[in-house]
This record gives sequence, structure tokens and C-alpha cells, in this order.
Amino acid sequence: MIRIAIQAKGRLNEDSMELLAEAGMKIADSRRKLLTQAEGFPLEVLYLRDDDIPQAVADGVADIGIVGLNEVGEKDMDVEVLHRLGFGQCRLSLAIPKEEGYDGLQWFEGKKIATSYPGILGRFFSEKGINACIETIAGSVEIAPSVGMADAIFDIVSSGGTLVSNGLKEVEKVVFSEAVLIGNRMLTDEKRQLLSQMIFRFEAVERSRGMKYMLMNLPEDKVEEAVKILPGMKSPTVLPLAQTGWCSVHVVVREDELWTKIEQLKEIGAEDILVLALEKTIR
Ligand code: PRT
Ligand code: ZN
Repeated sequence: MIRIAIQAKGRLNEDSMELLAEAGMKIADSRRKLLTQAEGFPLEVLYLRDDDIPQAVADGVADIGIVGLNEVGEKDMDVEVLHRLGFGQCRLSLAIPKEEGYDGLQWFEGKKIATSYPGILGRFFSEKGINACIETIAGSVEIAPSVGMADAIFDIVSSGGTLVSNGLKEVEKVVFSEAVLIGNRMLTDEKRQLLSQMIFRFEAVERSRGMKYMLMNLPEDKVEEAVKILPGMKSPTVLPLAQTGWCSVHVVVREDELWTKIEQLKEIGAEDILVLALEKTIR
């Protein structure tokens, strides 16, 4: 049995649950409970606030956890970052009132900066030799300058919309973050084994993200041209059809290229094109 800590509610909860489900670990939606057991894998799920996940994993209360890299960096706990998960992408940035001129990090010298990430910001400023006053606040950091609590902020940015609507502009992108799988450093062999099975499953799910499975009928003498259009995984699978002179071509394509590929394939005579969801890619 291995125990994973995930965010109880918030931005990472849904994607974390979805990843586990796609990896064959079904969890009854009983979020009122702190701890639940998954079906299909010897896994227990512990629901916590994201701030508490690095410590829970470092202390062994949970063996592994899914949390933003920003929280791992801020809490500075001794945990292993095992795998990047590709969701919850954001950055930690410095932002100042939009009417201010900005000519580099020196702007922050002697200024007051509001943040929920004093650890990361303190390290960044001391690396760059900036002396500033860091004001730690728990939430609504973006309103601090307009109410006179601070000159600038250091906060999570994703689209940047929140900054704009608070009259701020992003002037320094300090660190990039995404959800990661973290682990306790002292896992038993049995737990390590389960962990590597989990990561194997996650990778199969990740490889299929944004990919589609496409099949079509094609005149045999057009296969070479089709191969040039379709990079595929290695090379496309070509199967004979009962009707002479025709074959069936199967290939995996990136979803963002799908329509361009379909148009090119129709031009060389492809017919009856089917596009299917791709769930898992095992290597
Ligand atoms: O209750 P709990 O403590 O568990 O949750 P929380 O409120 O502390 O965190 P939550 O759920 O808001 O975020 C969890 C994690 O999601 C963060 O630690 C990041 O790793 C990640 N993440 C990704 C984000 C964002 N994107 C994001 N945009 N976390 C917060 N935001 C905020 C941002 O600060 C801004 O205020 O969302 C707002 C919208 O951002 P813009 O730039 O798109 O306008
Ligand atoms: Zn939090």
C-alpha cells in the first residue's frame, strides 16, 4: 500500500483526480473524508491543503504527493521531485503599479513587496543583492499596492488578467511552476515498486494527451505520399483492404495538426477518415 496526498479542493484537485482515474486508480468521490482507498491499485488518498503537502511527504505522513513546484520551493522541505505532471502551469512574478517606470531589479531596492512566497522571494533577492522589505500576506496579494500596504507584489501569474485588473504590470518572471509528484526520501522497496508502476501509468497517459488516432482508406499508390504527411509514432500501419488497389492507413497525430493533415490527406485521395480518442500509449 502506498499513500498519496493531493489537494482537497482548489486548482490542482480536479487534474490530480483525473490523472489517477486515467491511470486506473478509481477514487470514490468522498471528499468529506480525509483518507480514502482507491480501487484498482493499492493506493490510499489523503486530502490536504496544498500548503501542507510538502511537509506531510517529508514527514512520511504521506509517501508521495501532488503539489505545485512553487509550494515545494517555498516550504523548502527535504522531498524528492519525482515527476513533472504538466498541469497547474504558472509562474511566480514581480509586479509593480502600471504607471511606474521600470529599469531593472534595482527598482526594488528599499521597497516594500507583498507576497505569500517570502522564502522564494527572499532567496531571489539575496542572490541578486537587492535589499527590500518583504511583507508576508496570506491572500489577495494583488490588492496590496492599491490599498497602500506595499509598493509591489510577488505572486502567482497564469494569464496575467488578475494583474491587469488590479492596475499592475509584470516586470520580472522569477520561477516557473507546474504540478509535480513528490516523494519521501525513505520509501521501502515495496513502496518504490508501486511508485514506479504509478509513474509508468502516468507516462502512458501523458504520451496520449493531445493525440488522436486516425484511420483512413487510401489508394495503394498514394501510401508513400501519405507517409510524408504523417510522421506517426514510428511509421504508419498500412493494412490491405478487400478491394484491390486500396489500403487502410492507421496513424497517431497531434490534435493541433489534425485538420491540416486531414486536408492534405483528402487531397491525395484519402476517404472514410475516422478520428478516435487515444487513451494510453504504452512503450
Ligand atoms: O486551499 P489550498 O491552500 O489547498 O489552495 P490555495 O488557495 O492555496 O491554492 P490554489 O488552489 O489557488 O492553487 C493551487 C496551485 O495551483 C498553486 O500553488 C499553483 O501551483 C497552481 N496555479 C496555477 C495557480 C494558478 N495557476 C493561478 N493562476 N495558483 C493560483 N493562481 C491565481 C493567481 O495568483 C491569480 O490570483 O489565480 C489568479 C488568476 O491568475 P491569472 O494570472 O490567470 O489572472
Ligand atoms: Zn494553499
